[in-house]
Amino acid sequence: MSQTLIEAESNEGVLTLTICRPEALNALNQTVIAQLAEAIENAQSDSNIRVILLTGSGPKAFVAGADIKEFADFNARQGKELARKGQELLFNRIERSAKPVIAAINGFALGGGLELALACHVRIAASGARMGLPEVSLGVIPGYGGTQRLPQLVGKGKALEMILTAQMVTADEAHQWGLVNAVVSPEELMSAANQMAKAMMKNSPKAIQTAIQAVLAGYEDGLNGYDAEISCFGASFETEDFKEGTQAFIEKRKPEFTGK
Ligand code: DAK
Repeated sequence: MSQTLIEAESNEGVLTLTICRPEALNALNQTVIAQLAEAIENAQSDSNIRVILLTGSGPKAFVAGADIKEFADFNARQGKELARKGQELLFNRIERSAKPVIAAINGFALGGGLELALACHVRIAASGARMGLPEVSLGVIPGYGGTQRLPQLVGKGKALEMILTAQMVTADEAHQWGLVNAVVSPEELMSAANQMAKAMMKNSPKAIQTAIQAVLAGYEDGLNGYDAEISCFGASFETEDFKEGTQAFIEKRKPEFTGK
């Protein structure tokens, strides 16, 4: 049986998943990827969980990349397989999670680590965090969605600058570029992430799930984001959450959403 590398803690609707490989700066090996994917999948059907926070153990790193020691002797076929498997199993699953996933970036987020944060819906960074896609310095390119998701957030020019120079940016630079949503002190990181989770939890879980779907549709090949929005918008009118949300407004009370 493999060692447990993901610590899960659930508190008032917020599930915090902590990657626990501090001795390797939480580098993503296959066990971390599989265990994280399983935890995200299980959270989807757990009605007690409304928002997921993702962070790294220790003060130094969120995730310092894919585990370099694991893929050092791969050939082209193995590299392609691993990239596809990882993207489908974990990175796309996070992005498509019906429950919002917030990355609390507590230190280095490099390579696959930054790609993991990019797959999350929101990113909050500690002031000392450093982010980068250093893959080309190792002779590879980002393989877990970084070439696609980074330009979506910061634009093609800045994304290419980060990818081609392989240099890290500071948390403040990342904030200026739109790569992270907020920068806070290391001491405040988890409370800021929890606060954002609480703000999300006031809203309809069903509408949140649908809003995520509609936003993603705009980035998906073969889908028209505006058409997807129209369908999702229309479908909202059939939900219990819509009836409760509008009724609560009329009755001047707080809504009690069921997520249906
Ligand atoms: N993988 C494995 N071990 C790592 C690691 C990593 N990515 N990053 C750090 N470690 C380990 C170090 O080897 C060291 O272990 P020991 O030597 O003590 O056994 C320990 O963590 C502490 O690291 P340092 O001693 O280096 O700590 P420093 O404070 O001096 O430096 C650092 C911190 C973050 C600047 C440095 O550790 C560093 O440069 N780390 C590597 C960053 C990096 O290049 N990451 C990889 C990016 S490329 C793929 C899909 C995706 C990818 C690849 C393939 N396929 C589908 C095949 C993605 C690739 C990447 O992520």
